[in-house]
Amino acid sequence: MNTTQPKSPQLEQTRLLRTAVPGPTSVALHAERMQQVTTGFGVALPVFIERAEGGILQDVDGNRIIDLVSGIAVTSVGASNPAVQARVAEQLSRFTHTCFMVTEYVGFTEVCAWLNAHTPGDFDKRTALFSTGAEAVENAIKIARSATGRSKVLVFDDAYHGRSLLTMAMTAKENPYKKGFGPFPSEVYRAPMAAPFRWPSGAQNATAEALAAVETLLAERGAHTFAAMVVEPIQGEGGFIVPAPGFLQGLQQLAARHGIVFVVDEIQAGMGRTGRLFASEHEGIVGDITVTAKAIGGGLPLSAVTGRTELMNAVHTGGLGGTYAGNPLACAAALGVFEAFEDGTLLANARLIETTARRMLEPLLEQTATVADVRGHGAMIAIEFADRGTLAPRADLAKEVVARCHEQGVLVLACGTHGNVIRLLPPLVIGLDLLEDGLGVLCAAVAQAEAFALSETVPA
Ligand code: PLZ
Repeated sequence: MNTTQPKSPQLEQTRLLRTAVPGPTSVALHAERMQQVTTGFGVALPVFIERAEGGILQDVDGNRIIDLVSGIAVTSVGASNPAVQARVAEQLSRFTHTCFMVTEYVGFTEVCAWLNAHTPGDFDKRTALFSTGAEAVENAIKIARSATGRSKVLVFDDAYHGRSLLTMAMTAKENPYKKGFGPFPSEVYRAPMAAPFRWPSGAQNATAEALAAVETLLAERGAHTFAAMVVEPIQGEGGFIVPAPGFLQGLQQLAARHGIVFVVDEIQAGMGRTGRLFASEHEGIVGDITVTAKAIGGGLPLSAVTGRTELMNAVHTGGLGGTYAGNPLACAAALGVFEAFEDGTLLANARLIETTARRMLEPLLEQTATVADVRGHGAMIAIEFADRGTLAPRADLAKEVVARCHEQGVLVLACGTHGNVIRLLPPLVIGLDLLEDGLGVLCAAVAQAEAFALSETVPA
């Protein structure tokens, strides 16, 4: 099916403020939501979206908001990608569901075939499909345990792997993810992440010292009792931490030496986000198992576990599954996503987004007192707020900047263990003019928030 004929955007690709953000219609809808929906769900910007395309989210008050989030790294090919829409519509017209464990459909096999062919690793692979990222991570652990006969799981500081019970245990941050939700599954151990910006003895020592700490942990706990080591090639929720060079390679070698399954969680950083199909490629690492989700489904819920055939097939038949695992509509969407990535334009866009973001954000390192780091790859870029010298995290500034961006119609999100990082995850189809407009608002908001914070602390 050829669905890539260019379609001119229907939604004008400019920022527009018709009302305050949120506007009156959103305010009313949010009040109704509070009457109906559990308060267990938070919301970053209480604005109701009517349409989304390219780099624009249009709300119910007619505001056009610049999207620098992509629904948390999901709509990388755009929220109205024609290839995704065409394939989902075609599938929708035939059937919505059979349950792959009951009767089969080819979309499931085709998605697995694409992932087997494109996932890093020059070895024979098999894939299992699920719906959410957490579900895929859990299944990677099930597979690793089944294949090795071992139980322990090694994870890292600042990690995020999900909100289910096992993945909560693997996630580092207590609040909001774990607070009050324990007890958690046992057998999860945490080692230091070689985080260059905050490594106590300096970035240049991060790789060697963090790897030494991992070796110590493995020696103390018994390396031969670990089924899996799970790592994000670039940490997402934890603060867009790019591990120090060589750390990931070192982990892969340690895992191999001790017969531990090396699991790479590409859920946030994968599928073209960083300018390569897989973020693993930047450091030349290869997971025995690679986990993907988010952007592979183009907005429909789809996740995948792809790995060495001997691991993936070690599980007894019937041991893996789920009613909605690899739903036909989600598989159709994924095939549209793969098609959208075929000609390389989106990967090039991700690299252009990085160049533009760095050009506009790196001067903040000189011009401001609190933007202390600019980091990331491709369209996964963040700025960290911290005091010069002490590096004391400044979550207050990140929060203030986010609020000012939202008021101006630019959607950004904070992240990080200390909540002091602002992350940018624009759709890869965003126009550069729109991106520059959004980044300009962000830069101005940083200056304003700093001035505001100073005026608050200096006595009159
Ligand atoms: N692994 C690396 O980034 C999801 C979480 C949003 P699910 N990240 C966004 C929130 O607050 O719930 C994520 C991730 C990495 C696993 C997951 C989990 O993916 O699809 O949210 O289950």
